[in-house]
Amino acid sequence: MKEFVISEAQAETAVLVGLVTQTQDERKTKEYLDELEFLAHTAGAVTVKRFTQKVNGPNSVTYVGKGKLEEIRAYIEAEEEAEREIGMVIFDDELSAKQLRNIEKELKVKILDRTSLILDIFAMRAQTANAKTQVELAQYRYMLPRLQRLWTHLERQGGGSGSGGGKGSVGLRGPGETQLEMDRRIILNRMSLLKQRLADIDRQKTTQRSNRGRMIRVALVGYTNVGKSTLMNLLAKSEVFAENKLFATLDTTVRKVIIDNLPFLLSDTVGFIRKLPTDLVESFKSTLDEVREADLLLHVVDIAHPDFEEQIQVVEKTLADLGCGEKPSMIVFNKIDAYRWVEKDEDDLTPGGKENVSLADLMKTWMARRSENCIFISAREKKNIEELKKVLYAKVRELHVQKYPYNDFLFDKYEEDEP
Ligand SMILES: Nc1nc2c(ncn2[C@@H]2O[C@H](COP(=O)(O)OP(=O)(O)OP(=O)(O)O)[C@@H](O)[C@H]2O)c(=O)[nH]1
Ligand SMILES: [Mg+2]
Repeated sequence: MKEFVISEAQAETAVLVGLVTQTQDERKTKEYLDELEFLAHTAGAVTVKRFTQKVNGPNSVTYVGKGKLEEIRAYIEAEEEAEREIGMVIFDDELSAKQLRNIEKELKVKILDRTSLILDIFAMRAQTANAKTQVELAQYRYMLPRLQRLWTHLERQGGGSGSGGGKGSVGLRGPGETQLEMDRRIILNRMSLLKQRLADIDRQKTTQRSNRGRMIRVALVGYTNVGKSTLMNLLAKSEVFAENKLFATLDTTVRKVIIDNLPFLLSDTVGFIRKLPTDLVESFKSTLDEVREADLLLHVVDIAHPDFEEQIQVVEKTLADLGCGEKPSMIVFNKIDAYRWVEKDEDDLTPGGKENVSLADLMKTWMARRSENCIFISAREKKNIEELKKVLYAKVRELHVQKYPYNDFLFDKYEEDEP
């Protein structure tokens, strides 16, 4: 069982497949595939080719149309002929058991979808017992409805060439021949054991949290790779792992931060991403409890990312799903140092796109929309950090006074400054 969480992170080659539909135009599909490529890169795969197809919606049998699937197969065969093995084909949406089965039959290489790829990265990143348990459970949740596929497939292989467990055998990590003996019930038992274990961890964590004393809790939330951990390190002078890959953080870390005379707790959490299935989010419940129990959310946004507005929406939607939509929050626009824009010629009368907006104009728009609830910084270049601390101080103080009205010893210094 254990091998499920072991990742296969080698430099394999990957082919990406996405759809252009009525609700997802070409530009959007490109952005999705860029992100999928970044995910693949994070998992250790090199993308060598992309296929897209214009359709009304995904084909229920093969995701893409039959012709397109043949085109992909021809490409894989040609590459193999030229001794450039294709390691996997990654689809941008979650595939059903039926789609997986049919696609695998046709392409005969490892097939992944966005969900199983994200799960793979999570498996790679999981450090603590809690995170590992959550990932394993999420992997079984993904596998269970797709078990049928494994059976059919293995049956066919058993009667055929006898190569067994070949490269087309599994979409997820790990399961080898022993899969044959693994029956739904064993998986279900294992799942309930994992759930039990998580419930125990949850109880411990709840006790830990309740022992933290009378301090306001602030949680850093946001899309993956926006700079949450970098900001955490800066504010808490800690050393949380940060890097330019997706889902660098999987486990929540909590640090005590003191601004002037005001201590509060700051937590760094797992990043969100588009098309993340809700039950996967649910698997990370205990990680996300930190967000649920926070008094203030700092929503960190990468303003230098071309898609940051959609990322804001994804994060807000996920927060709403978690029941945190109404929490006090503040947007921290990060990476202002990396913001790029193209100035339009004065005689260019075509309407400007979002690439023509200067940082100053963008700031004006958002300040107008959110009033004092947003701030612009660079965590890496340490720009505007003093300003952020000031705003944070005011907000945390306000919340602290509301929540602990009799606990006023913290504000000696502040009171002195009052006229
Ligand atoms: N240019 C620039 N890069 C930054 C800034 N802040 C963070 N980064 C970079 O952005 C990348 C991601 O930073 P992290 O702090 O790991 O981001 P995160 O939000 O914690 O990401 P996950 O944990 O993966 O969700 C790193 O390469 C950082 O060095 C900034 O202000 N400007
Ligand atoms: Mg992080």
